[in-house]
Formats: sequence, C-alpha cells, structure tokens
Amino acid sequence: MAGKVVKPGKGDALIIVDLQKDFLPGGALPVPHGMRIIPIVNSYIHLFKERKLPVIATRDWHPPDHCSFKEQGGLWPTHCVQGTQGADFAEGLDLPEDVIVISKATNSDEEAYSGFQGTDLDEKLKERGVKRLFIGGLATDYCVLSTIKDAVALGYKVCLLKDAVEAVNVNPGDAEKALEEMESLGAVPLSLKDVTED
Ligand code: VGL
Ligand code: ZN
Repeated sequence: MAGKVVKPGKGDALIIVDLQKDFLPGGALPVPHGMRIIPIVNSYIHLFKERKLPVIATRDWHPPDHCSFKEQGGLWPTHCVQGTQGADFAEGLDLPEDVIVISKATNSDEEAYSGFQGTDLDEKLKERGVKRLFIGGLATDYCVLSTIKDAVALGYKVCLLKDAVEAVNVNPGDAEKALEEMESLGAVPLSLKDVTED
C-alpha cells in the first residue's frame, strides 16, 4: 500500500512481547530467526522514546512448576522461569530506563499467552491515555496473537509490526494463519518505513 504513513503520537504506545533469551536461538524454546527482529524493535523503541511515548515490554514469567511445562503435562519445555537467565530480556535489546515491564503467566496453574491476562496492562495504558497500540515481538502465533486479540476486544486500535515479529510455527503455516487472523480482526500491518517516512 503506497503512501501508508502512520506517525506515532499522543495516545500511542509500543508493546514489545516476550523478547526474552529463552525464545531466542540457544534458549529453551527458541523461535527460529528470533534474533532478526532485535535491531528493528530497537528502531521502534528509539522512535517512541524520541516522541516521549510509552514503551511496554511484556515477559513470560513462570514459576518453576508452571502448568505449561511438559513435566507438568503441558506443551512446552521448561522456559522463562522467574529470575533465571533464560527469562532475561534479549541481549542487545535497547529497553529505555522507564520501560513498563508486565510479567505474565506467573501462577503455576494458569497459562497466559496474552499480556493482558491476569495483569494490570489495560489499567496502565488507560492511566496514560493510550488508545492505539503498536505491537511486535515473540511469538507471532502465540503471545503476539493473544495479546492482539485481547487489545482489539478491549477497544484499542492495533498496529501489527509485521517486520518485528517471528513465529514458533509448531505446525507449518501457523505464522500465516496468525497474521491473517490478526488482520481480519482489524490489526493494521505496518513496517518501519510506514512510521518513519515523511
Ligand atoms: C510463548 C509459548 C509458551 C510466547 C510463551 O511468548 O509466545 N509461547 N510461552
Ligand atoms: Zn510460556
């Protein structure tokens, strides 16, 4: 779409979903090519900070016996255990000093893919007058998808940062399916050039 320029301004916020070591190559639940998005996410961060707009980073923050782990009968290898290195934000990620960190899936008996589920994210956004969210991170087909579904349901306008997401792709085609679903819900797909071009 030529000429699609969206300038982040008042009422906008950036949400970086689960850009943590365990979701990157070498981690416990690596997203293939997850590293690719780090410099791009950093460019979005710099743009939002320049404009004094809120930057939020969600993190998967599980207790050691979380129900999503295979040992507990869940789907996933043990990952993002609270306080471990794997749960740290990615190396090279330029989170600002005043980043708002949202920890999720912190109860043993409850899975939470969405950054809104069981957190005060909605409250924090409303306090700051946020109406539109620019969302990227990991993984397209799980936590990004769920966060965007909840954001739309809560009435936020959503821009999907298409160049700043990567998928787990447990089944081939999951990424495409998730992208289609998010767009059909009304999430507007954008790339860096759409927010930086004059
Ligand atoms: C995620 C699987 C398990 C994600 C979190 O951040 O997308 N995926 N826990
Ligand atoms: Zn998890």
